[in-house]
Amino acid sequence: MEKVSLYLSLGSNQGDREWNIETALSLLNIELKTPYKAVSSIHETEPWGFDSAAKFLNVAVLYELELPKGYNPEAEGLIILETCKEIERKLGRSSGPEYDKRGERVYHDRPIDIDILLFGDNIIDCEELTVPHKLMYERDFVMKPLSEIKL
Ligand code: PH2
Ligand code: MG
Ligand code: MG
Repeated sequence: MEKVSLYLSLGSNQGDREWNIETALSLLNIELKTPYKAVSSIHETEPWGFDSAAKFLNVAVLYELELPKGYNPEAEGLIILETCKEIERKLGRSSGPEYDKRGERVYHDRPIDIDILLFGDNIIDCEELTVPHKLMYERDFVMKPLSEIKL
């Protein structure tokens, strides 16, 4: 087995935001079969990339996963992605990603969003998943919490 670090970003701007973040973290601990190793403080942030009156709470969290030596990064990444999506659905996230006529992503208020930022030093680029996260370095709401926990 080998230890692989997994950094996730969580965001909520709908409903009881603090409860959504805390419940998502509890469900991640269960589904990833290990308690998180580190979590950032909670940052209140302005919506980035869309207009909304509802501010976000954002955190970054680190898990240290035990994976078999020689594991398949893309296959494991997709399993983690599905775990995140399942928790999003449990917490009431309704729709999947939406795009405008130009193919630009359209964002909406959401009870919870869980994004994979980094997964060991794997580079994954398939239709469903890009790791490292494509936009993470442009987003303060990701980088500020992440800088609190990134070793
Ligand atoms: N997530 C987005 C788009 N915009 N803005 C903030 N402040 N926080 C987020 O988590 C966020 C966002 C897409 O997932
Ligand atoms: Mg996101
Ligand atoms: Mg997402």
